[in-house]
Amino acid sequence: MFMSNLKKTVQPESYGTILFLLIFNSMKRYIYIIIVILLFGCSANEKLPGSKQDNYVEILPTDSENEIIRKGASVTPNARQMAWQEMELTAFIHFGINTFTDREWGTGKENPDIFNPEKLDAVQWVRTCKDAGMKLVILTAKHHDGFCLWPSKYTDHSVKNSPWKNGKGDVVKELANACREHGIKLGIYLSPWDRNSAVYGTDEYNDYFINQLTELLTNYGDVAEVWFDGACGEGPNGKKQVYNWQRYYKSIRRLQPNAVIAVMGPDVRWVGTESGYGRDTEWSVVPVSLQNEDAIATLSQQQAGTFRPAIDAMATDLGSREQLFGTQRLVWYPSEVDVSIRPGWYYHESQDSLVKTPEKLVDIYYSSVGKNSLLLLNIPPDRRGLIHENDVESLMGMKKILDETFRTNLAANARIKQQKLLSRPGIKSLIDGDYDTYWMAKEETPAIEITLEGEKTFDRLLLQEKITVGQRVEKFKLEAKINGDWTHITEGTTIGYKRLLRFPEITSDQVRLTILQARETPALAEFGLYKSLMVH
Ligand code: FUL
Repeated sequence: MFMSNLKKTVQPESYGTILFLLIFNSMKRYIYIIIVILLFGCSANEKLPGSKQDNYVEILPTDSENEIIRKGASVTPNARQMAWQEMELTAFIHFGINTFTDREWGTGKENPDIFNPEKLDAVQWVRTCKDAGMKLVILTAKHHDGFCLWPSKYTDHSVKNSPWKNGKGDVVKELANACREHGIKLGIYLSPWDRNSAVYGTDEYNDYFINQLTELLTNYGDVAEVWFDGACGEGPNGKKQVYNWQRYYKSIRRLQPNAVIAVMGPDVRWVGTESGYGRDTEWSVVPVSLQNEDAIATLSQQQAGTFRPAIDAMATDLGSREQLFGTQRLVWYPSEVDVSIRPGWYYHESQDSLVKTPEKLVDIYYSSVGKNSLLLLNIPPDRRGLIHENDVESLMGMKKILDETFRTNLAANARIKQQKLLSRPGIKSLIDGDYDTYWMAKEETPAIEITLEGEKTFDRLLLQEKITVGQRVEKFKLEAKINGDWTHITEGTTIGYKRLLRFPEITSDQVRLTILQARETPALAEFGLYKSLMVH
């Protein structure tokens, strides 16, 4: 009856259209399903244009515990924090009047006459850092002694009164130029504690500090990180300073909107130790109270003469579910691990034989970058104004081990699928070597099976969450099929931007990653298996 009606109203040349409509009608359900699958596949793989700006979420007194966890899982880094996190490995340069007095903390009473790094070569610093895989260099433009490595208009305690280049030199400028030429970023350490300034301890000092910040953030091009510690000792008149942090932050945002403000600042959190070893469980989403300036200051060194080469004030749990309850705001506040390649932050000839070995630096890399932190490794130039040969050698040794270890992802050409399902669109993103593409799981605790291209021997696991979706994984494990049985290989808690795990080498052709606990469905960007150059 349907056909006969059609015959009356439709011309013979439209039979093709009719046939199409008939087929379409009967297959409609399947066609819709295919379209949905295609759309899902695309969105799981899409390149994110950039992260959203809000890097916090408010918690209401009426929020249930589940709601708080859900909110925590949605907090993401802002664009400047994301760019910072992706650098992974950065350099600290402690250099200044202390280099010439053989001290760690100056008194502020030094004579600028002693500053004369005759062979200073900022290009050598930058090349060394770049060759070591570092993406940014932070210079101590002014340490607690108040001596400025640039010819500040606001003090006489600077390079302009030193014999170096007859007082015409500017270390900040030389470093900024070298960074620009060699394509690495510049960061500034400016000590708020100033043991030289006559106005320290009065309101006028806050103006002085803003003036110095303004010089540094306007005259030297782009600055990617401003690093403040919270040290607040006495100045030359015996007074302590009340720092106007909010005013400092406002100036930085105005002058260098892309710069992160680290440690005593709202963008980057100090991990809490100067040993180089971060937390096993490292959450980038934490309660807002951790940004409290007084709390940070109590962890900082306060008094002259009490220098401790390796402070350790690391609380073990900052972001577990329990920590998130009872706060008003959850913030993205990721951790930075700062450590020196030598026992001291400044160069001392007596420490030439104490430079950390390549193996030790690699161990630190796994314990910082491999634990969802960024590594800020200090390399102090010597009195010549050069990074010492021993330090260069160690850095290159570290780079060689890391390069050779992470050159080939042994899972790169694997078959990968979610257990019990034939395929999941986007899951291949896990092994495509591109952090921007990711796989959005459909359930909180998926298990993923990876069938390798034949038997492989490996001893390193790399995992990355797509943090522009949120940090969500709370617990995971890796198993491998050995003699037909799934065998436990390793396990961990948080992943975050990057997680690296070491284990004794195993040989297998099939592995299984299981997310055992998560806050909402996880978004995974990368999965890698590697064979290390050296076993640790
Ligand atoms: C600390 C300072 O007191 C040390 O001298 C060093 O600069 C370290 C990175 O920060 O607070």
